[in-house]
Parts: sequence; C-alpha cells; structure tokens
Amino acid sequence: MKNIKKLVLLMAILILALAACSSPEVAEPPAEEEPETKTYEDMVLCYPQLGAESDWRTANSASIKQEAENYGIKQLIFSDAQQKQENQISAVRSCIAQGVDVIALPPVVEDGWDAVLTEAKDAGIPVIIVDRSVSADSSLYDVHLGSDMFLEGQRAAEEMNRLLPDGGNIVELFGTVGSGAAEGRADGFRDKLNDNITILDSQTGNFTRAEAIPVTEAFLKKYEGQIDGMFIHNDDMAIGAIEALKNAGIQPGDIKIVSVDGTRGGFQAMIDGWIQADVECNPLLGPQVIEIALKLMNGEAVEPEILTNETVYYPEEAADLIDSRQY
Ligand code: GZL
Repeated sequence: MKNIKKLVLLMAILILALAACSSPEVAEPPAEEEPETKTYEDMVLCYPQLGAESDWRTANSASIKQEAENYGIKQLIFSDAQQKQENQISAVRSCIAQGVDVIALPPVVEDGWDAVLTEAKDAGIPVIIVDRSVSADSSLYDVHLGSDMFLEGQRAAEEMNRLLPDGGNIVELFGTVGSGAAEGRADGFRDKLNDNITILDSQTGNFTRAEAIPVTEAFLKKYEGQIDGMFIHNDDMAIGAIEALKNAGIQPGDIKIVSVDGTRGGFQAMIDGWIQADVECNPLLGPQVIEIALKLMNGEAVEPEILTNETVYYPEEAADLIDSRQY
C-alpha cells in the first residue's frame, strides 16, 4: 500500500514538473522601437549667413560650404543677409517652414532674436549660434560655437600697452555696432588698457574696408599729430585705415596698429610694417558646425558653449606664416 502511495506522489510531482516546463512561452512585450541613428547623409542644415563684409566672413562661408560637401550632407540651405538682421530672421523663418534638421545661425547683432528662436524651438529644430553671441536666453538655443571676443579685446589691450609703454593717445575703429564681436572686443580692450593710454575717439567702420577709410580720414583731421595708436576691430577695416594713412603721408609704424582676425591681408600689413600685432579670430568653423549638428539630430549631449582656442600673431613671424594661412 505504501509503495502505491509513493508511486502516486512521484507521478504527481512528475506531471507538475512537466506542466511547468511545457507552459507556453509568455511573449515578451515588444521592445520599444529604437529611433534610427541619423547620419550626415540625412542632414538638411540651414546656414543663414549674415553677409560678405570681410575676408573673415568669406572664409567662414567657404568653410561651411566646403565641409558640407566633404561630410556629404543631404542639403545645405545657405543665404546671405547682407548684414541686415531682418534678412537673417526671414531666412531662419524660411528654414523653419521647410522643416530643416538644424539651424546654424551666425547673428549679425546680439539683440532681437528671442521671437524667431522661440519659433525654431517650438518647431523642434535645434539651433547652433555660430561665431558672434546673442543676448537671448540660452534656453532658446542649444549651443554657442565661436570666439571669446572679450578675451580678444583683452589681448589687443595687452599688445597696445606693450607698444605704448609710456602711454599715449589712441583711436578705435569699431566693428558693427551691437554685434557680439565688436561689443565684446571693446569691453575686453577697456578692461585691460593701461590708465596712461587715452582713447580719444571711437567710430564704427562696420567691419568693412570701404567704411573704415572716411572714418580714419576724419580721425586724422580732428586729431592731427595726436594719434599714437589705433585699435581696429578687424583686418579689413585696418586695410582701409592704412589706405587713408598712406594718403595722409603717414609712414608704417608711425602709428601703432593692433588689429583682429589674422587674415592673409592682416599678415601682409604686418610684413609691410603697418600692423604691429594681429589678434587671431578663426573663421574655419565648418567641421565643428556639422559635427555638432549631427549630435543634435541624434539627441546627443553637446557642451552649451564651445570657444575657439586662439593666439596673437606678430610681424616677426608673418613672412614665414603667410603662405600657410588658410584665410
Ligand atoms: C568675429 C566676426 C567678425 C570678424 C570680422 O568672429 O564676427 O565679423 O572679426 C567679421 O572680420 O566681419
């Protein structure tokens, strides 16, 4: 009898074990579909360029166009706003309407971007602020990639202090009024300028050669014989100023010039003895813009502020370096 009970118990355990093993697989819930990783070939990039006012800008535009080709992006929507903010804003709105993947905006001035940046944000389009900065809240864009303009101004002042160790009078050729580049350089310059150097006057030449000529002529007339140095916010205006200095019979080095950008034209002016120091401002931002854009397309984290490492160039090295300059 006992053996029968043992057999029945054993058979019951066996049946239960088989039942557990043979239970139908419980279908796993389908894994959430991972979004496909975007590639450069998917990218439609909007670059509403501010203008074509300088050799720096020309090099910046060329860098964006060349790298868009090198990386093989699907489409670059490039436009030239001729230094007018309203044209840039219209170009950004057109890109939003086209549903581009990323907008890379090089703002002509700092203010006036909140509305259109909000529209891009509401449309879910990431924005990279390129080169100059904006005053809009950083929540309205994803990244700022460019130069530290305040530091560039500080470096320019340190060079002017070195060039005028006993002090003196200078004038300033200001870039585009309200632009992050000009305002930052001017503030940084004043932050480090020695007290024994006086800024007699500051007028805008709007970053162009043509507009720098009459401004310099007016300086020479108003402050005849008083000007020891000039702080000029970019090489294009410096080249315009030099033309006016030549026409006034002034010789290279009579007035100490500190300029910004480090373009080939600036290097030539250093070789010719007109510019005594050229603070670098690098326009070749194409690779970084496109690489950052792809990260934003794929929702990857990107540093909110990416500043370019820059230096100062001097006449002593200009002749050796000029042939290797990329802009
Ligand atoms: C600076 C850039 C400035 C250059 C000028 O990053 O915005 O604009 O210094 C250019 O040459 O016109």
